[in-house]
Amino acid sequence: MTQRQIRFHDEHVEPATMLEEVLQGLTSRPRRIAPKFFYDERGSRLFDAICDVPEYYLTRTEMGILEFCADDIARLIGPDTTLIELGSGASKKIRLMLEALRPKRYLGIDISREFLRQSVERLAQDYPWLEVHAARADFMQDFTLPQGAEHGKKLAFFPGSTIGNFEPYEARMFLQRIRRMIKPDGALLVGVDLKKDHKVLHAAYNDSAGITAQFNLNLLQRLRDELGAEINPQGFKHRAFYNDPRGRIEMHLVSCRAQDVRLHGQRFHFEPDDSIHTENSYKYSVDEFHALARAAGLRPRQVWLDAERLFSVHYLSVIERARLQKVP
Ligand code: AVJ
Repeated sequence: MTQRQIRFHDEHVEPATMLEEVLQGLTSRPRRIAPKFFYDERGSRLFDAICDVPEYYLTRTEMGILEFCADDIARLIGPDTTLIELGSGASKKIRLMLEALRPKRYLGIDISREFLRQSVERLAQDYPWLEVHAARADFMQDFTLPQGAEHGKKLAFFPGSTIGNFEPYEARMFLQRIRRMIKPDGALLVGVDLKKDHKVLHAAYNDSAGITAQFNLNLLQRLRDELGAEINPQGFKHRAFYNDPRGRIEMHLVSCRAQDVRLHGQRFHFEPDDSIHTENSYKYSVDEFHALARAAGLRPRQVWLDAERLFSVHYLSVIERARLQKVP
C-alpha cells in the first residue's frame, strides 16, 4: 500500500538544549524547570493516566463540551477550512473536530518531530479525504504558516487549558501571535479551565492514586537518566496548591532534606523544604479570559461551559486592525 502524501515542513529552529535550560533554572531563584520537560515518553503516558483519574475533571469535561458544541462550531467557521492543531496529538479531541467540521486541510504543529510524524500519519490514514500538513515548530516562537497550508479560513485549535501554563502576559502575546496566523477571517477555539472551589482544584492536582506526584517526580528521573544528574528522586516530594491571589495552581518538587544535586560538574544545594517550581496552571473566569482575548485583538464570539461550570471552551474571531485603531 502506498503512503498518502503528507506535507512536512521543518522550521529548523534549534531550541536551547534541555541541559542548558535546566542548569539555568536550578541557578535562578526561585528554582524552576519548565513544564514542557514533563513530556518525555513516560511523562506523556503519566499525563494520559492523569486524564483518567477521577479528580482530574479537565479532560473529560472539555471532551463533553466539545461533543456538545462541535456542530455549532462547524456552523460558525463554515466550509473550506484549514484546521490547525497547536500541539499535535492523535487525541480523541482532534478526531471529534475533524469528523464534525470536515475541514479541507489539517495542519498539525508540534515541537517534537517524531511525535508529530506519528500522529499526522495516523490521521492521514484514518481520514483519506483530508489534506494533511505537518510543521515542526515551536508555536511559542513567532511562526509563519507553511506554503500550501495558508489557504481557506483558518480555525486554530488549542484544547486542554494548556494556555494556563503561560503567565497571563505570555498568554496575551500567544493570542496575538495566533491572531496574526488566522487573520483576516479565521478563528481560535481554545479550552480554558475555570476558577472554582479551591478544594476541587486542589484535588485535581493531588489525586489519591498519586499519578500527578509521579508525573511531577518523573522530571527528576529525566534529569538523572538523560542528563546524567546525580539526584535521588526519592529525596523530593510532590507539592501542588492553589495560589488564590495569583489565580493559579502551582506545582513544586520539594526537597525532603538537606542535600546536594550534581549536574554537569556543578553542585546545587537544597535545604529541607527548598523547592523547584515546575508548573503554573492559571485558571480564568469567563470575564477574565474575554478581557485577555480582547487585549490580544480577538473577539469573544461564543463560550460553552459544562453544567457544573468547571471548564470553558471559547470561540474567538479576529478583530480587524481598522477597528482596533478606530479613535472614538
Ligand atoms: C496539560 C497544562 C493543561 O495544567 O492541568 C496536569 C498539566 N499538570 N496535572 C494542567 C498537568 C498536572 C495540565 N495541562
